[in-house]
Amino acid sequence: MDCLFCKIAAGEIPSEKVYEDDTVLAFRDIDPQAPFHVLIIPKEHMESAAVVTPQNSGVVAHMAEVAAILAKENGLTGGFRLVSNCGADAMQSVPHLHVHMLAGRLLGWPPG
Ligand code: DGP
Repeated sequence: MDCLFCKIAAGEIPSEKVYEDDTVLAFRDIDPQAPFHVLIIPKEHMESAAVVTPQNSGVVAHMAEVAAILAKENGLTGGFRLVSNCGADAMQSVPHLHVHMLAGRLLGWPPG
């Protein structure tokens, strides 16, 4: 499948990994919007949050666990934001489910 994040998950395209296990990978965003900006992805291809079902939601819950692990490991005591752009109106640019984890500065709301 010609999917950028599948290729990153497979190690075919290099990335700066910050966490990896059997089902989930986290790596630094190529265009960071905060001092800490990583993408948390399922290794298995899922297009977006719009295709989460009872059958595949386990890995999505695990992505939240990974965020909590990363917050502890990286001392993100000031907090962090998780956001997953889904579809055209949200300006999703890579059609493989990913959660942005942002921290290290005051994050405005609404995001715009
Ligand atoms: P989104 O717009 O929500 O679909 O976010 C896609 C993010 O992916 C965007 O912040 C930039 C990041 N990105 C795109 N290509 C690459 C890449 O080749 N490597 C890394 N590390 N990040 C990428």
